Amino acid sequence: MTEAPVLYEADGAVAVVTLNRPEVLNALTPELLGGLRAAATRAAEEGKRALLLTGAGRGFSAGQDLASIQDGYAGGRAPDLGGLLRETYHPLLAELRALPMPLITAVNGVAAGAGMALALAGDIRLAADTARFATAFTKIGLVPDAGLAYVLPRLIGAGRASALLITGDTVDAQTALAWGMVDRVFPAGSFAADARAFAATVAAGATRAYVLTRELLDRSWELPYAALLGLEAELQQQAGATADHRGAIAAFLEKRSATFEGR
Ligand code: T3D
Repeated sequence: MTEAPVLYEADGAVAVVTLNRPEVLNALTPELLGGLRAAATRAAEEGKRALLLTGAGRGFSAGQDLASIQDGYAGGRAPDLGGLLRETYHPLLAELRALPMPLITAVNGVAAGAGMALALAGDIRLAADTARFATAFTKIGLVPDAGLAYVLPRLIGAGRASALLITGDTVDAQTALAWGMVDRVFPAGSFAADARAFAATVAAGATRAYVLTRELLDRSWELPYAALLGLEAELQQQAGATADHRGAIAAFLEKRSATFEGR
């Protein structure tokens, strides 16, 4: 029996989602992308409070499965790459960005092309010290996609992003950390356990505030300052109405630790 291309495991309040085509470094097919979307939907339906996304084997993801699209080139035709993006990648990325819980990516090995884009789509990005990041697109004559041209300059700055996206150079985990591409690096030997422990801590936090914070940050790139102040007032109103906020204020005043329930 063929193994599912995406594995889903409930680990307490954390949904652990694993890209599972290790023989091809978890290269992305429409089936895998659909499985990932289904896993994201399931995590939301089950009320999980963090989604931890990682890869099976020695890679996180080598990006688009290049073998699976080769038919599109038959007879010298131009493949419908725009259609592939619109039909498979874009709905998935939109769903991940709107998750009602933080998305934590745990980059266990190489992340290339759209796999790198997926790795950097997390609200928080973790990497094993053996991970590496390759934009890869220009190496095969393509432009960056899967949102990488949006997220990369915002993480590492326009100059570095431009150089990296044009040269297709590979970045190691230490450089990725120093540039702000990832937030934490853990030793490869304990990476899976460290990533789960980190995700469990996030999942025990103020989930609604985390999601509203993501919305505020995302919108901040497009809004003038005065409009951003208006949005922060609106979202703070929502955060202030959560049980977690009320509970945290009571805990502070009673000099005890707060317990968050994600509502
Ligand atoms: O609509 C659209 O726009 C399409 C979307 C495009 C988005 C993209 O992601 S474009 C970029 C696609 N990805 C790449 O170009 C990366 C290709 N892979 C590599 O350059 C290298 O494999 C890596 C740098 C990622 C890792 O190198 P290494 O030496 O650690 O591993 P390897 O030996 O090259 O790969 C191991 C196996 O995985 C190998 O298979 P084999 O020989 O053992 O049978 C290799 O062919 C396979 N593999 C790696 N990447 C892909 C792949 N198979 C299919 N598609 C891949 N992308």
